[in-house]
Amino acid sequence: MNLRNWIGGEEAAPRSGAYFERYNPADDRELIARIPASGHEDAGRAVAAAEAAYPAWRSTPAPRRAEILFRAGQLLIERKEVYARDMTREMGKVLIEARGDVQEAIDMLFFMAGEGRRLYGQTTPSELGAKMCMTMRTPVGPAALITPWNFPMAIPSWKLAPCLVCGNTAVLKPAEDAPLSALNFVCTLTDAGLPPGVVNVVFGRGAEAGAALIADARVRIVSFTGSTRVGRAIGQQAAADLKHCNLEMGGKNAIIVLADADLELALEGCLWGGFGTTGQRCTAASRVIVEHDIYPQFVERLVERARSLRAGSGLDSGVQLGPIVNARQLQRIEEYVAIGKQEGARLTLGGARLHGREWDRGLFFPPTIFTEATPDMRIAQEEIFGPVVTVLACEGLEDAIAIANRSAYGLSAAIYTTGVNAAWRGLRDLDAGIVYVNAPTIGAEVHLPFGGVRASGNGHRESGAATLDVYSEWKTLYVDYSGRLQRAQIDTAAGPAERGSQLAAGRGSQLGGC
Ligand code: UN1
Repeated sequence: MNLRNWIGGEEAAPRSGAYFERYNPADDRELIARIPASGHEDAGRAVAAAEAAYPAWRSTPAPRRAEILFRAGQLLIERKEVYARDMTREMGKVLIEARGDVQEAIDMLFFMAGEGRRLYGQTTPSELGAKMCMTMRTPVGPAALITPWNFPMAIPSWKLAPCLVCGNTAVLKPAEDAPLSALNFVCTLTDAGLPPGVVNVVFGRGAEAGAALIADARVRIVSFTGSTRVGRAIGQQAAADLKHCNLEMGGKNAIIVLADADLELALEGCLWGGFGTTGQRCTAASRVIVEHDIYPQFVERLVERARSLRAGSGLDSGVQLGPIVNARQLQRIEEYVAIGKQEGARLTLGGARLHGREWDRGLFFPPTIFTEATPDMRIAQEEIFGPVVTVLACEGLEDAIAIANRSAYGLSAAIYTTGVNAAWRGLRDLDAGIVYVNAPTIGAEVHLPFGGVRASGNGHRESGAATLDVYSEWKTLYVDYSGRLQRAQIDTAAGPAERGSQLAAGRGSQLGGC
């Protein structure tokens, strides 16, 4: 199947006529799609369509815009199963997780549909009489949204839903490894009544289609989820053009397990956080920091449980680990396993690509655990993006928090403890955008802010009402109904400060009279 770009409400072949192929990562005999290798011209046409649709969309009342999102959410409920299967086939995640991914998009559509009747501003008193002060959100302009393959419908929804409810138009450039889910999502918005040109889709590689979108002066908002390396370059380019720019990047997320924790609960959390989505989440728990006293028995149980997880096709209901997304990524994981061994960590489980009848047609890697590692090793510092967990030992709460924070990244963190004080200390001191108590590092919900500190983000948030700041400008409104010129800071009615100075002046003259 040859996919097409979606520009101005119509399918469009890439100008180059070139396509590349995407195969099922669980079975290389299945061609998923031929994807347009779009370039500069295609990106330019899509931005032109978004720009042309912008005036009418921005002047559509926000509650009307929101109704389209709501209808899209309803349609997505009906289509959930079909779209989840497409997702598993194209990027590998197991079917229950693919359903969760579609559900996250449904949740986001409904949440942002509600925002259409809020988009709250502020009213606040004026320092002057007969004057009113307010703020309101206004749209920014066409947006370029660049999304990854690991949450191929949820993350486009995190960006598109707030972008649209705020009155902006968009060009979406989805990841090469998961084109169907993005298209399915945009198709649902179109079927819900989104006017042509409000959302456009350009397929292609980041370095070509993506870079052309970022460089386009007509684009006023950039939102990117992906690696810190690429995000940094995008941020620099967007800054030169003074675009709004939201960057969601890597993580090296830690779960702390204290000796007083419910160890069975902590085990389940480490397995789900470390190996869910085959470790291919930016919030994956790739470090587990275990209190010294329980280290040996916890590691033993973790290894035993991880060994029982089955890798295979995500469509098979007995499977917990789907394939690795592509060969390049598999190679990267293998390289990190070699690095870990070289650094002197102990490879306690896994570590080599799976071979055998069930696995030979796909890209499968088993749950992999390094123990006896130290916090500064590369396997404890760098994002691997695969089913590789590094277990570190700590002396207690303070030490655990220090180790967790010793990272360039700060996306999510978790602490398992039954101690109320330790839990609150963790919440206060773990330096991350998201902190969990007695739950793993994954599992964010759409109505709360999502994002990280330091190398994980650039100070903005996705999700929740917080993300509206990426997709709108504040406009400040002053209405003076006094009928005369009132000068701020100068014509203030006698307030405490002024009375104070009058008093001082009075005292001065009295003194002078003495
Ligand atoms: C990601 O980690 O790449 O919090 C996104 C979660 C999901 C989203 C994760 N709701 O795990």
